[in-house]
Amino acid sequence: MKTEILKISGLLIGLIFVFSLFPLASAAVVWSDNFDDGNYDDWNVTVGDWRVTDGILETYYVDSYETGIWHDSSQIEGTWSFDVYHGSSSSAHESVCMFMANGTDTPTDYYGYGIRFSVNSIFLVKQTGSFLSLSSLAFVMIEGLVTTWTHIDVTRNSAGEFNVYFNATSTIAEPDITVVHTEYSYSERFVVATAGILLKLDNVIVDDTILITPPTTTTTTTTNTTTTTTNGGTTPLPIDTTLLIAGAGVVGVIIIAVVVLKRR
Ligand SMILES: [Ca+2]
Ligand SMILES: [Ca+2]
Repeated sequence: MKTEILKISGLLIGLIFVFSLFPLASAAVVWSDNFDDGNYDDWNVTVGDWRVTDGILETYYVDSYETGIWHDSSQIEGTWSFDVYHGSSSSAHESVCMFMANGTDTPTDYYGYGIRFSVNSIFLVKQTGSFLSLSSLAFVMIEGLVTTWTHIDVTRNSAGEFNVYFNATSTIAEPDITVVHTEYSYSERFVVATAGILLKLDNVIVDDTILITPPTTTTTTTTNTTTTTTNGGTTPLPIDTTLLIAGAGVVGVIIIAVVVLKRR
Protein backbone atom coordinates (compact mmCIF):
# COMPACT_ATOMS: atom_id res chain seq x y z
CA MET A 1 0.00 0.00 0.00
CA LYS A 2 2.81 2.39 0.98
CA THR A 3 4.60 1.56 -2.25
CA GLU A 4 1.46 2.25 -4.27
CA ILE A 5 1.04 5.67 -2.58
CA LEU A 6 4.67 6.49 -3.26
CA LYS A 7 4.30 5.41 -6.88
CA ILE A 8 1.16 7.48 -7.47
CA SER A 9 2.64 10.50 -5.66
CA GLY A 10 5.79 10.29 -7.77
CA LEU A 11 3.83 10.13 -11.01
CA LEU A 12 1.58 13.02 -9.94
CA ILE A 13 4.56 15.23 -9.12
CA GLY A 14 6.04 14.38 -12.50
CA LEU A 15 2.80 15.12 -14.35
CA ILE A 16 2.32 18.44 -12.52
CA PHE A 17 5.86 19.36 -13.54
CA VAL A 18 5.19 18.54 -17.21
CA PHE A 19 1.79 20.27 -17.40
CA SER A 20 3.19 23.37 -15.72
CA LEU A 21 5.47 23.69 -18.75
CA PHE A 22 2.83 23.33 -21.46
CA PRO A 23 1.27 26.80 -21.03
CA LEU A 24 4.59 28.11 -22.37
CA ALA A 25 4.08 26.10 -25.54
CA SER A 26 0.42 26.97 -26.10
CA ALA A 27 0.62 30.64 -25.12
CA ALA A 28 2.75 31.59 -28.11
CA VAL A 29 0.09 31.42 -30.84
CA VAL A 30 -2.75 33.77 -29.89
CA TRP A 31 -4.97 32.69 -32.77
CA SER A 32 -4.60 31.22 -36.22
CA ASP A 33 -6.67 30.01 -39.15
CA ASN A 34 -5.59 27.92 -42.13
CA PHE A 35 -9.20 27.36 -43.30
CA ASP A 36 -8.48 23.67 -43.72
CA ASP A 37 -11.76 22.90 -41.89
CA GLY A 38 -13.55 24.31 -44.94
CA ASN A 39 -15.23 27.29 -43.28
CA TYR A 40 -14.62 30.82 -42.00
CA ASP A 41 -16.86 30.52 -38.94
CA ASP A 42 -14.69 32.77 -36.76
CA TRP A 43 -14.72 35.62 -39.28
CA ASN A 44 -17.28 38.37 -39.83
CA VAL A 45 -18.10 39.66 -43.32
CA THR A 46 -18.64 43.41 -43.54
CA VAL A 47 -19.07 43.65 -47.30
CA GLY A 48 -18.86 41.49 -50.41
CA ASP A 49 -18.84 37.73 -50.93
CA TRP A 50 -16.40 35.34 -49.29
CA ARG A 51 -16.03 31.57 -49.32
CA VAL A 52 -13.55 28.83 -48.43
CA THR A 53 -12.36 26.71 -51.34
CA ASP A 54 -9.75 23.96 -50.93
CA GLY A 55 -8.74 25.27 -47.51
CA ILE A 56 -8.28 28.86 -48.68
CA LEU A 57 -10.41 31.90 -47.86
CA GLU A 58 -11.22 33.88 -51.01
CA THR A 59 -13.43 36.61 -52.34
CA TYR A 60 -15.64 36.01 -55.33
CA TYR A 61 -17.55 38.47 -57.38
CA VAL A 62 -21.33 38.63 -57.29
CA ASP A 63 -22.25 42.30 -57.33
CA SER A 64 -19.95 44.03 -54.87
CA TYR A 65 -16.84 45.84 -56.03
CA GLU A 66 -15.59 45.94 -52.45
CA THR A 67 -15.06 43.13 -49.96
CA GLY A 68 -14.25 43.14 -46.26
CA ILE A 69 -13.91 40.57 -43.51
CA TRP A 70 -12.51 40.57 -39.97
CA HIS A 71 -11.45 38.33 -37.10
CA ASP A 72 -11.17 39.31 -33.43
CA SER A 73 -7.56 40.21 -32.72
CA SER A 74 -6.28 42.33 -29.86
CA GLN A 75 -2.58 41.57 -30.24
CA ILE A 76 -0.35 44.67 -30.51
CA GLU A 77 3.06 43.05 -30.04
CA GLY A 78 4.49 39.89 -31.56
CA THR A 79 4.30 38.39 -35.04
CA TRP A 80 1.51 38.39 -37.61
CA SER A 81 2.02 35.96 -40.51
CA PHE A 82 -0.24 35.30 -43.49
CA ASP A 83 -0.25 34.33 -47.16
CA VAL A 84 -2.06 36.46 -49.71
CA TYR A 85 -2.79 35.98 -53.40
CA HIS A 86 -4.16 38.59 -55.76
CA GLY A 87 -5.88 37.08 -58.75
CA SER A 88 -6.26 39.95 -61.16
CA SER A 89 -4.06 42.11 -63.33
CA SER A 90 -6.33 45.15 -63.06
CA SER A 91 -4.21 48.26 -62.80
CA ALA A 92 -6.53 49.82 -60.24
CA HIS A 93 -6.71 47.15 -57.60
CA GLU A 94 -6.22 47.79 -53.92
CA SER A 95 -6.27 45.53 -50.93
CA VAL A 96 -5.20 45.86 -47.32
CA CYS A 97 -4.61 43.45 -44.46
CA MET A 98 -5.02 45.45 -41.26
CA PHE A 99 -3.21 43.38 -38.65
CA MET A 100 -3.95 45.97 -35.91
CA ALA A 101 -7.37 47.54 -36.45
CA ASN A 102 -9.89 49.42 -34.34
CA GLY A 103 -13.48 49.40 -35.51
CA THR A 104 -15.72 52.43 -35.85
CA ASP A 105 -19.46 52.97 -36.17
CA THR A 106 -19.02 52.66 -39.93
CA PRO A 107 -18.41 48.94 -40.56
CA THR A 108 -15.83 49.48 -43.30
CA ASP A 109 -13.84 52.20 -41.49
CA TYR A 110 -10.87 51.41 -39.27
CA TYR A 111 -8.02 53.02 -37.45
CA GLY A 112 -4.75 51.15 -37.18
CA TYR A 113 -1.90 49.57 -39.09
CA GLY A 114 -1.90 47.29 -42.10
CA ILE A 115 -0.12 45.94 -45.14
CA ARG A 116 -1.49 47.40 -48.35
CA PHE A 117 -0.95 45.87 -51.75
CA SER A 118 -1.07 47.60 -55.10
CA VAL A 119 -0.08 46.14 -58.46
CA ASN A 120 3.67 46.31 -57.89
CA SER A 121 4.20 47.66 -54.38
CA ILE A 122 3.67 46.60 -50.78
CA PHE A 123 3.16 49.30 -48.17
CA LEU A 124 3.11 49.48 -44.41
CA VAL A 125 0.21 51.86 -43.87
CA LYS A 126 -1.60 53.74 -41.19
CA GLN A 127 -5.34 53.82 -41.84
CA THR A 128 -7.41 56.66 -40.44
CA GLY A 129 -11.05 55.76 -40.93
CA SER A 130 -12.06 55.20 -44.53
CA PHE A 131 -10.48 52.49 -46.70
CA LEU A 132 -9.22 55.34 -48.88
CA SER A 133 -7.58 57.18 -45.95
CA LEU A 134 -4.31 55.32 -45.92
CA SER A 135 -0.99 56.96 -45.11
CA SER A 136 2.08 55.12 -46.31
CA LEU A 137 4.67 54.72 -43.56
CA ALA A 138 7.05 52.87 -45.90
CA PHE A 139 6.83 50.84 -49.08
CA VAL A 140 8.86 48.61 -51.36
CA MET A 141 8.46 47.88 -55.05
CA ILE A 142 8.02 44.18 -55.71
CA GLU A 143 7.91 42.25 -58.98
CA GLY A 144 5.24 39.73 -59.78
CA LEU A 145 2.82 40.53 -57.00
CA VAL A 146 -0.24 39.54 -59.02
CA THR A 147 -1.32 35.89 -59.52
CA THR A 148 1.27 34.59 -57.07
CA TRP A 149 1.27 33.85 -53.36
CA THR A 150 3.15 36.28 -51.13
CA HIS A 151 4.05 35.37 -47.57
CA ILE A 152 3.99 38.28 -45.14
CA ASP A 153 5.49 38.44 -41.68
CA VAL A 154 5.06 41.55 -39.55
CA THR A 155 6.66 41.97 -36.16
CA ARG A 156 6.07 44.77 -33.66
CA ASN A 157 7.82 45.26 -30.34
CA SER A 158 6.84 47.23 -27.23
CA ALA A 159 8.61 50.33 -28.59
CA GLY A 160 6.37 50.39 -31.68
CA GLU A 161 9.06 49.15 -34.07
CA PHE A 162 7.58 47.33 -37.05
CA ASN A 163 9.63 44.97 -39.17
CA VAL A 164 7.97 43.63 -42.30
CA TYR A 165 9.29 40.67 -44.28
CA PHE A 166 8.09 39.49 -47.69
CA ASN A 167 8.61 35.82 -48.55
CA ALA A 168 11.08 35.40 -45.69
CA THR A 169 12.44 31.89 -45.46
CA SER A 170 14.78 32.32 -42.53
CA THR A 171 14.50 33.44 -38.93
CA ILE A 172 17.36 35.87 -39.54
CA ALA A 173 15.96 37.51 -42.69
CA GLU A 174 16.70 41.16 -43.39
CA PRO A 175 13.46 43.12 -42.95
CA ASP A 176 12.07 44.72 -46.11
CA ILE A 177 10.52 47.50 -44.04
CA THR A 178 11.53 48.86 -40.64
CA VAL A 179 9.45 51.69 -39.16
CA VAL A 180 8.82 52.96 -35.65
CA HIS A 181 5.29 54.29 -35.20
CA THR A 182 3.46 54.63 -31.92
CA GLU A 183 0.23 56.51 -32.68
CA TYR A 184 -1.94 53.42 -32.20
CA SER A 185 -1.29 50.87 -29.48
CA TYR A 186 -4.67 49.17 -29.38
CA SER A 187 -6.37 46.59 -31.56
CA GLU A 188 -9.73 44.89 -31.82
CA ARG A 189 -9.57 43.16 -35.17
CA PHE A 190 -7.55 41.65 -37.99
CA VAL A 191 -9.22 43.00 -41.13
CA VAL A 192 -8.90 42.16 -44.81
CA ALA A 193 -10.46 44.54 -47.32
CA THR A 194 -10.27 44.80 -51.09
CA ALA A 195 -11.56 46.95 -53.91
CA GLY A 196 -11.64 45.72 -57.48
CA ILE A 197 -9.59 42.56 -57.05
CA LEU A 198 -10.10 38.94 -56.13
CA LEU A 199 -8.04 38.03 -53.09
CA LYS A 200 -7.14 34.76 -51.40
CA LEU A 201 -5.93 34.44 -47.79
CA ASP A 202 -4.40 31.48 -45.98
CA ASN A 203 -2.24 30.47 -43.00
CA VAL A 204 -2.98 33.41 -40.72
CA ILE A 205 -0.97 33.05 -37.51
CA VAL A 206 -0.87 35.68 -34.77
CA ASP A 207 1.82 35.01 -32.20
CA ASP A 208 2.57 36.96 -29.04
CA THR A 209 6.31 36.54 -29.59
CA ILE A 210 8.62 38.19 -32.10
CA LEU A 211 9.53 35.11 -34.13
CA ILE A 212 11.81 36.71 -36.69
CA THR A 213 14.85 38.52 -35.42
CA PRO A 214 16.71 40.76 -37.86
CA PRO A 215 20.39 40.11 -38.19
CA THR A 216 22.26 42.20 -35.67
CA THR A 217 25.24 43.94 -37.20
CA THR A 218 28.13 44.31 -34.81
CA THR A 219 31.31 46.19 -35.56
CA THR A 220 34.47 44.85 -34.01
CA THR A 221 37.60 46.97 -34.07
CA THR A 222 40.84 45.02 -33.74
CA THR A 223 44.25 46.35 -32.67
CA ASN A 224 45.32 47.09 -36.23
CA THR A 225 42.05 49.06 -36.71
CA THR A 226 40.61 46.60 -39.22
CA THR A 227 36.84 46.74 -39.06
CA THR A 228 34.85 43.56 -39.59
CA THR A 229 31.14 43.15 -39.78
CA THR A 230 29.46 39.95 -38.74
CA ASN A 231 25.90 38.80 -38.82
CA GLY A 232 24.39 37.56 -35.60
CA GLY A 233 20.72 37.07 -34.86
CA THR A 234 20.90 33.34 -34.43
CA THR A 235 18.20 33.40 -31.77
CA PRO A 236 16.15 30.23 -32.30
CA LEU A 237 12.38 30.27 -32.37
CA PRO A 238 10.94 30.18 -28.82
CA ILE A 239 9.02 27.00 -29.69
CA ASP A 240 12.33 25.14 -29.98
CA THR A 241 13.26 26.06 -26.42
CA THR A 242 9.78 25.20 -25.20
CA LEU A 243 9.85 21.79 -26.81
CA LEU A 244 13.24 21.13 -25.25
CA ILE A 245 11.89 22.10 -21.83
CA ALA A 246 8.78 19.96 -22.37
CA GLY A 247 11.06 17.11 -23.44
CA ALA A 248 13.05 17.56 -20.26
CA GLY A 249 9.76 17.36 -18.35
CA VAL A 250 8.89 14.04 -19.98
CA VAL A 251 12.36 12.71 -19.12
CA GLY A 252 11.71 13.92 -15.55
CA VAL A 253 8.53 11.85 -15.36
CA ILE A 254 10.31 8.75 -16.67
CA ILE A 255 13.13 9.18 -14.14
CA ILE A 256 10.64 9.68 -11.28
CA ALA A 257 8.65 6.62 -12.40
CA VAL A 258 11.82 4.49 -12.58
CA VAL A 259 12.92 5.67 -9.12
CA VAL A 260 9.48 4.91 -7.67
CA LEU A 261 9.33 1.49 -9.27
CA LYS A 262 12.83 0.64 -8.05
CA ARG A 263 11.81 1.48 -4.48
CA ARG A 264 9.08 -1.16 -4.52
CA1 LIG B 1 -12.78 27.52 -39.56
CA1 LIG C 1 -5.25 26.37 -45.95
